[in-house]
Amino acid sequence: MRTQVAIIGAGPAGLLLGQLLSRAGIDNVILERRSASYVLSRIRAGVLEQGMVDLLHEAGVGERLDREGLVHDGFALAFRGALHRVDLKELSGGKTVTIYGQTEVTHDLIDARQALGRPAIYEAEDVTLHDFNGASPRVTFRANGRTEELHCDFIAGCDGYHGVSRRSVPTDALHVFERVYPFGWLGLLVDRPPAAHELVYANHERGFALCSMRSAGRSRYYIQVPLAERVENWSDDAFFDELRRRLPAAVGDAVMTGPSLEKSIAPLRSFVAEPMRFGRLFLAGDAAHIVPPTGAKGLNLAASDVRYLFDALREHYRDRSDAGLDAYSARALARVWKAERFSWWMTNLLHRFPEKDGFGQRIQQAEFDYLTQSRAAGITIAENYVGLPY
Ligand code: RFL
Ligand code: PHB
Repeated sequence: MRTQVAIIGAGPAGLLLGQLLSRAGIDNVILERRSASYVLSRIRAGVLEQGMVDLLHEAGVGERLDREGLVHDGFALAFRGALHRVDLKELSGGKTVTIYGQTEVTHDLIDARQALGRPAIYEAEDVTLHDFNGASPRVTFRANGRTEELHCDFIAGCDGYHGVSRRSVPTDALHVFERVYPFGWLGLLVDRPPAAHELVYANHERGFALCSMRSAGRSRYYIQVPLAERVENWSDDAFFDELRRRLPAAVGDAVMTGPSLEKSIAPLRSFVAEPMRFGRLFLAGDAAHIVPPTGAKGLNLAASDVRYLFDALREHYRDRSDAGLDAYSARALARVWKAERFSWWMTNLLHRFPEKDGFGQRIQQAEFDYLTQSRAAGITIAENYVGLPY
């Protein structure tokens, strides 16, 4: 088998890159370890920056997003009972975010790829990358009981944090930066209207809580839990009780309970692997970096990486220039680190950290007071939340 770009992973990064390449006439094959239904069952992000919305349009998958996505002009910060609205639109010079689940993005991209007649190869086992330091990279894998070999010009490693691509790079060629936080998020999805029209991020003495949504009839809630917590220990009732306790009364009272459609715990981590290119292997999305979800940046960073990588590959094939490929890692990392900073900052502002003397809590309180009093502080949070320019 031969293709121009071998893409490892059919998450949002791999599927979006594949779609953009196919529409530009650049042949590509996507190899995915899991089944399509498994990929679609993962409940993850929900907030899209305008840059990602534009890119989905460019990929030809903007129609349902336009119809069903919820445009949000702001969000609220709750601090020990006080509520402060961040007017994203006013503070960012007219920018907004769109609420549309990662599951829906993935769904649309899978359908679009199917329509092009080139579905990804699912349940590909033992995906192994070869010779990406030379001119003729290869990927071997097993599918339907047969061992296959895929020859290509480039490999795009879009296989997430636990994928094989980053691990294929010699460790001495990688510089890894990491912060692990002493807590996780317990998330619950429920078919009930959201408690508020906009997202509410709450800092409470019992821990962080977030009210988010997927649609006018479906809510997504999160609470901070200790790292060792197990999802089996949380009944739906216990979750809703704890959630309400952490929200200002007006918001807590509006939470509508119901049976959970999904409930899971995600650990929080900041992680960056540098560089993002090794010869003819390019890493994109979670394969190269992880942010804690507090800034809603993970999925959006996967999209900005894909923007840079797609432009670079198109330049290579169409204009016979490798300038974009050579600049890819530095360009992507410059944006990644700013999102890492913002996500780390939001995480520090909003969570309860184990500490003895309360210094950190006083700093959080001062930060929140400053945010409510300073337009400059409001602009800083707004321009980062809606997404820095590509
Ligand atoms: P993905 O989505 O992890 O997709 C990678 C794909 O690669 C496949 N794969 C392999 N395929 C072939 N061979 C192998 N050896 C492979 N190993 C792995 C995997 O099966 C998978 O299909 O990465 P991508 O495309 O870079 O997309 C990134 C986003 O998914 C991610 O940044 C966000 O979802 C992060 N994230 C969240 N971000 C937000 O902005 N808001 C959130 O609320 C939010 N919640 C979350 C999250 C990530 C979570 N993870 C990773 C556990 C909640 C969770 C639970
Ligand atoms: C979500 O809806 O899943 C969500 C929204 C905002 C975040 C994180 C997760 O910051």
